[in-house]
Amino acid sequence: MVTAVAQRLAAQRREINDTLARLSLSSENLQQVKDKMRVELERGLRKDSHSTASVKMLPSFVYRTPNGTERGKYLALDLGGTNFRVLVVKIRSGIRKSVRMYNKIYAIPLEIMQGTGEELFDHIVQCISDFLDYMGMKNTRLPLGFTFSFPCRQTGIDKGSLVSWTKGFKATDCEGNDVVEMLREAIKRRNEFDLDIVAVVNDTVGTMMTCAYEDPKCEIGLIAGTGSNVCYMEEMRNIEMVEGDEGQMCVNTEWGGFGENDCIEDIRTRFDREVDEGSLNNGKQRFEKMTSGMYLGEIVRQILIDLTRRGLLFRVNTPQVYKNIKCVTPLSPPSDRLALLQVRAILQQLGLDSTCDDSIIVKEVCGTVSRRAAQLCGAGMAAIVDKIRENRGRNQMNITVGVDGTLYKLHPHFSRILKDTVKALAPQCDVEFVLSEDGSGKGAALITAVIDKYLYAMRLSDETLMDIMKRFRRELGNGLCSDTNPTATVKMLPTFVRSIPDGSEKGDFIALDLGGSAFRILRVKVSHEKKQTVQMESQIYDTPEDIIHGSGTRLFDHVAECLGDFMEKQNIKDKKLSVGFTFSFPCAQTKLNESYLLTWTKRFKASGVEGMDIVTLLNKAIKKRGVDIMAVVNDTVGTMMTCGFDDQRCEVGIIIGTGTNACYMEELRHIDLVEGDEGRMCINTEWGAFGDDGMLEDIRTEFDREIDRGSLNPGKQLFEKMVSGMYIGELVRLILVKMAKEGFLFEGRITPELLTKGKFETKHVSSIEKSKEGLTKAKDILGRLGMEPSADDCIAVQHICTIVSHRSANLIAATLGGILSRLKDNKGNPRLRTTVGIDGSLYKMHPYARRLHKTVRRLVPESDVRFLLSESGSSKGAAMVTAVAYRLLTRVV
Ligand code: 0WK
Ligand code: 0WK
Ligand code: BGC
Ligand code: BGC
Repeated sequence: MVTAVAQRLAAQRREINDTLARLSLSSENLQQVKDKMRVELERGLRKDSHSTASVKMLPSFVYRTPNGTERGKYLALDLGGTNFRVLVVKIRSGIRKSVRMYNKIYAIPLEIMQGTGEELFDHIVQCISDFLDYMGMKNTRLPLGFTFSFPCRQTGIDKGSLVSWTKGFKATDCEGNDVVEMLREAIKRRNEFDLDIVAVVNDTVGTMMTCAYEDPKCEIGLIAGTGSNVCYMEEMRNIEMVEGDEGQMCVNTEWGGFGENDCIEDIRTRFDREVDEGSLNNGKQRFEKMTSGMYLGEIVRQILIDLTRRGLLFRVNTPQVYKNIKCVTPLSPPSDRLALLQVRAILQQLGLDSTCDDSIIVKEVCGTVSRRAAQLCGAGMAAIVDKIRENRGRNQMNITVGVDGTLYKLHPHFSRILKDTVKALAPQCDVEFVLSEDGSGKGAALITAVIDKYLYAMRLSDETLMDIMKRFRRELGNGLCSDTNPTATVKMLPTFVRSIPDGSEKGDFIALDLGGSAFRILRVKVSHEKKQTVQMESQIYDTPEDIIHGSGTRLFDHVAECLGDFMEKQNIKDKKLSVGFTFSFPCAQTKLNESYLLTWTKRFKASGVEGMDIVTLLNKAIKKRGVDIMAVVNDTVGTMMTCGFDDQRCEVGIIIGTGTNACYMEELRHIDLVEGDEGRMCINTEWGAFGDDGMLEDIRTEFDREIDRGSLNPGKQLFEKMVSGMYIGELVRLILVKMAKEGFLFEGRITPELLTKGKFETKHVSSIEKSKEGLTKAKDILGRLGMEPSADDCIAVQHICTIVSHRSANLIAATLGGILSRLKDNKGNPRLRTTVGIDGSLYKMHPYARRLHKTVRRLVPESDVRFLLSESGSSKGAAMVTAVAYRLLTRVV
């Protein structure tokens, strides 16, 4: 006699089974889901159907997975999962291949997640600031990879506009805006540190890269966590939204949106619709709301409420109980292993008294919901792996999926059910799932490293700059000491200039200024009415290539001809004038007007001059034209003297132009090569040759070596070739060509012009670097070289120009720091107050001065340095030296 109770229980059981049956998917259902997913994948890839496709198939601009050559130090942000993390990632390649990471987790309060975009990004930057403080890295301008786990329409690796918020985020004024720009703006607002945001990536992409670093077969990234999503390496020919057919690109599917076009309404239940209506983004992310951690608990809650309403659960149906279900936060599904007791304990915590039956039903509901989620992800994954297999025209394929996400990691059955479903629906694919141990932050850093592969070596941390400063400081000492001078790279050449102008100079002089970008002849009148004034008239003369590469005789004849022409025009042919000769090359001077060229640099290569006294050579050419060469000075010395005329504290002269160099006033007692210990003498350091002994090999890049190989003086002036105007343009050109060849730029297309040495000039770099009009300039300049750069190409080119010129400014700051710290020690003062006179087209043109000043002040904090731009060139200074020489010569002893 079947009791009424048993019948009622059986009826109730049937009702519960009916309810759960709607959440159970048959293999036909799953096959259909797989097929529908495949259709949506294709629609997302095709231009004509992309806009209406529910699976957006967003290009990531990541063209390949890591190949183990990546290295460098990177910052990474990981936003959008359960935790917001800031990381520093150090990647080593080669035999010491390794990745070391350190991260800190920061909360994102709800009011920030759902406040304004500005508040959200200010919060992110505040966390970065805290992290950099904690790591003591506030002054290190590191490249940053930004994992942003939301659908972004990217137009480049570092450009991505938020399509729509998902999960718990709803900050205003963000959708449709570029998240990289918003982060850059926030960093600017805080104005505390600088970062180079090199890449923005989806967490699926970061996860794929993280796992691919260990397993090269990994070409898919899966997140089964708060949200749900997949990315994979698709053939470029299939991605119609991006130009080019060669190679592959990683596509962020955003499969969370699957079904937004109602294509899976047949398997969505009223519980799913409940959850959708109650969500922040109703109608959106339908697939995600059936498969991800943020919603499974809520689906279970909806079912429990429904079963309770129908008297099938928690029959101790007191209004209080009903209310408890109503307002509890979503239940997280208990694991099978959790004994029913534990289920009861959880329900207890929710204020729900339950019977053993209740717990069994609750457990069953949880199991059904999470099983469906895993199966659905499995069906979706089966569509992806089969697509890749067909892309490659294979019958069988092995492939690895990199996975992350709390649901996959913590749920007892999710991963197994997912794998089984994939195996069942894609039998021709042998799919391995690898759990990402390190999160997507590592992947973001790897992507940054891939992008930055050629640039990271150009980013020099303050530690490295400090080290360079010390090395240079040592070379200064070696150059001054007679024992070590012969082998020193920084030759520390005495100039016989013993003081800066003291205001007593006067006279009428001719100044020759040879060796910079322009050959100038000047008439310099220094007079003393009320105060000392200097009048100058100048003329620029050509130095054609055949002259500067010809014989020394021809070169100096050319100088003499120009001088003759100038004196003609100035109507001073018959006047006996003293000449100050700015000769901007390394010379061993024995006195003010006896100067032996050690070696040509920059564009000059005239024969028969190296090792010769250039005053003799010039005098021979001039043949007594009634002028007297009183002094030969290096352009750095001329610049120091010119600035010393206006600022008595000026004791350092620097040129950052075609070439680079520095001089400064050294204590005579330290200059072994010159007699005497009293007073000071200006030393021409010739720092351009720093590193010619291999001392900078650790920071020189393959591009620096290529520049040197192609130069007029291979193996020489290695420092100069890393920083000066003659070479910066060429450095950028070589990097562009390399990145184009690797498919990172210009879709791999390179014109003969861009392949031609010297076609990309430093003046191009400076105009492209300018933030506002730089991108247009990039398009124009590359256009003139026959290239058709895309907008992102221009952004990347601007980025490369910035990195190359940044390095130049930083390196010069390091060597200048070496001189300043020596001056400070010479004076024995705790703080150095001094002025640095500067000239040169690179310093003048480029937005680089600010960077140089900032880095010098960081590297030599115990100094007050005034940077004085020489308005009138080095010739005024040369005239000052000549005036002193003349006074010394004519002084009646
Ligand atoms: C860890 C990854 C992160 C991703 C998260 C997803 O580093 O980028 O967003 O997994 O899992 P969730 O935290 O949402 O469970
Ligand atoms: C202007 C000076 C000249 C120096 C030149 C360097 O008058 O002596 O050689 O600057 O800059 P550049 O012309 O190489 O850019
Ligand atoms: C986002 C995806 C993300 C996924 C996993 C989804 O809500 O739309 O971009 O990859 O969550 O975090
Ligand atoms: C030369 C220096 C000169 C510098 C700046 C270098 O190539 O060796 O003597 O000061 O260029 O013009």
